[in-house]
Amino acid sequence: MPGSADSATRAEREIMTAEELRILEAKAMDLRIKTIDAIGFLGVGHIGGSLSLIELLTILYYRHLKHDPADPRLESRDRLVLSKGHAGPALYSTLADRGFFPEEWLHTLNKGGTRLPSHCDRSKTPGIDMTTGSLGQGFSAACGIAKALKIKKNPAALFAIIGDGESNEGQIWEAAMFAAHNKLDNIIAFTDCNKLQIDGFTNEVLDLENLDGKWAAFGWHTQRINGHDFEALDKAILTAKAHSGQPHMIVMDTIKGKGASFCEGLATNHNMAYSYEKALEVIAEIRGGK
Ligand SMILES: Cc1ncc(C[n+]2csc(CCOP(=O)(O)OP(=O)(O)O)c2C)c(N)n1
Ligand SMILES: [Mg+2]
Repeated sequence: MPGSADSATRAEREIMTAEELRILEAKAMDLRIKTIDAIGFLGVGHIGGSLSLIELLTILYYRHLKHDPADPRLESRDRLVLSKGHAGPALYSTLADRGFFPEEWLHTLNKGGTRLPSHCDRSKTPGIDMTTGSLGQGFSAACGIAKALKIKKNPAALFAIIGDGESNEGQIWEAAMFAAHNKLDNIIAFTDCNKLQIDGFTNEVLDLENLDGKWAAFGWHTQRINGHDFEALDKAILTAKAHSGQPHMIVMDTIKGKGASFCEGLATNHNMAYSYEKALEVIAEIRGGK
């Protein structure tokens, strides 16, 4: 099983075949639909920042991240910290699809008594490695976990995902210095650079560019790619794995709300209300290839 604890080195040996690419694309469509459905069933949620991550989560959980849904706390697993914890719904769709918990849980999203809160909580959801939502803090925790793995001589990788708006937090850059100083080359981090945050366009709120240049200046091995392109994602992850001595940042240019016609690229799609009827309409559009 690609992505399982036993066979995850497979992707390190092989270039992606056309068939594997087709399977990932189909899986991403499925996870996008499940995410639109879950938030639509509730009626409101972080649809924009969830949909910009679908390709990344797909390639991680179906090709690169060592995990075992039957044993979410397996010591040898790769860790994943979704520091932009408000994108929990995209991760929940992925974890459900992978078998960490029943798919029916997706319709309990953010309702009373749920095990799937709007922001990630490691005490509630199987497969969540860190509680996140206060922007910046998850990334610091991630760098601490990577340091702990090194101390324990655990060869697992630490994957972390931050937002571009989140990168306005000073705490991100403190963690960046800590990871570079400690040569935490077991970190493969991604910035979901979707150009938008809660209040509008990131370059108008507090401009980050040149973002890849900043990470390189902070001592990180840095790449910049299209975050919706599976082949670019695969190559970047393999390149990161092959490079030692520095933590890795992959800045992904993405589109907030990618793939949902009613919200793609809209500055208002951060925490958006939409009806379940609208969700079903868009899902039919996606299935029809529109
Ligand atoms: C410390 C902190 N300040 C403010 C917020 C409120 N908040 C939630 S999401 C968000 C914007 C995040 O933007 P970005 O990281 O770009 O996320 P994305 O575009 O992927 O949704 C803000 C300000 C928060 N969760 N934590
Ligand atoms: Mg953003």
